[in-house]
Amino acid sequence: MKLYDLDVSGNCYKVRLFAALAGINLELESVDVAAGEHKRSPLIDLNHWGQVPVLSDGEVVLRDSQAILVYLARQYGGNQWWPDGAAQQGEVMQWLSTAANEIHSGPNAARLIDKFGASLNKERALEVSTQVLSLIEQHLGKHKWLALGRPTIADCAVYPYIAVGWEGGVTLEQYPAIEAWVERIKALPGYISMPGID
Ligand SMILES: N[C@@H](CCC(=O)N[C@@H](CS)C(=O)NCC(=O)O)C(=O)O
Repeated sequence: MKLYDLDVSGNCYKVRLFAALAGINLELESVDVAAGEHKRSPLIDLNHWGQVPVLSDGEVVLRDSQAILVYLARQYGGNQWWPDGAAQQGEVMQWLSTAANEIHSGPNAARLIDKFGASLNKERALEVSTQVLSLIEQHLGKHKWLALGRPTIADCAVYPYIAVGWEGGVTLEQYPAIEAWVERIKALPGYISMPGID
């Protein structure tokens, strides 16, 4: 099973992190995004959106980190990471959407601007970051993990861009419950890091 990967991408790291925690073997194929490799054949034939990560597992080819997390967890991770029950799946899914929406347009966007020179609205990215981090802080003040009272793919999806948020000026000093959750994730068996996380 192959992951088309970029080391500094939080979206790719979501998948690498989950695979490491769940003991799933991934062959990493590094994509030279700076050289536009993801916009050319053969990558563009696998993912017309021209983005990483892309997972290739036999006949299955998937784009989007959230979708890949669901696939890997359901196919190889057992019930711990992606539950069977509809209500429980909904609970995890809420956080996958948070990762793809508010975390994407908040801490991720702020980092894209500061680290990679993206032409996005920094003020708006910081505003969204404050909103979403405040909500997550309230949640983690009452819960150890984002969903189901245990580590799930919800944590793997939301964690990366919060952990590297400082690269976009989004720091965690005002969010002690989030800081404690970050430490809990780092202490999980099998945990791996990415550039930008100490
Ligand atoms: N919704 C996608 C977003 C993927 C994405 O934004 N990938 C970035 C790297 S983090 C990328 O490939 N950027 C290069 C480009 O769009 O040209 C996911 O969650 O995987």
